[in-house]
Amino acid sequence: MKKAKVNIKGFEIYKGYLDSNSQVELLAAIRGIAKAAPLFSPVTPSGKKMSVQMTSSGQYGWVSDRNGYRYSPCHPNGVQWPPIPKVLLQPWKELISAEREPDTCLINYYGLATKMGMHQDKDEKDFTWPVLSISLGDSGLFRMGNENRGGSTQSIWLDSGDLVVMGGEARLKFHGIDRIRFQSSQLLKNAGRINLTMRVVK
Ligand code: MD6
Ligand code: FE
Repeated sequence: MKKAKVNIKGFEIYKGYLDSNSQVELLAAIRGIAKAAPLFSPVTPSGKKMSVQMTSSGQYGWVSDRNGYRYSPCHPNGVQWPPIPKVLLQPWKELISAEREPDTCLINYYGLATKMGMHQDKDEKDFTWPVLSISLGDSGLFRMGNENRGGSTQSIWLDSGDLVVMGGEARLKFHGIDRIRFQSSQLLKNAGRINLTMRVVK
């Protein structure tokens, strides 16, 4: 089915892409991942604890510590990342590719007062593949900037079930989450926001 798409600075935003049943299904799959590969709080290379909690699934996962940002085949606790569940791959198949699966699905959990500073997604080897992001739970204010830090930005609230495709001219643009509208959604019992990002890494 064709869904309405908003294009802001090259970021393609699909509002309300996932209905509430699919959101519940995805959430169950995410809980399975977090059981196998628990959420952890990454530390930036300069030693600051990030406020967001993370885990991953797929062949690789994103990790960060004193040794820098990178993709790793293992969770910081040494276990392999669990495979990406089929239900999570469905939107990728529909919007990005039916032939090539993503190498990773990164899971971010935002609790009360969590945000994510403006950053570029550039730890992947091949920028011709877009990043697909899925938002679940409480709404997050997504800010989109430019290929260099600074300049004008535009923001949009990402609500539960919204998708963002960051490819083409937007692939290397700065973006971040300014704040969470805590308890704006009923999806997560204990509130908070989950953001999934799927990427081709190698
Ligand atoms: C977030 N997302 O929405 C943070 N990255 O929680 C990202 O950093 C992001 O939404 C690449 C593409 C889309 C995104
Ligand atoms: Fe990002």
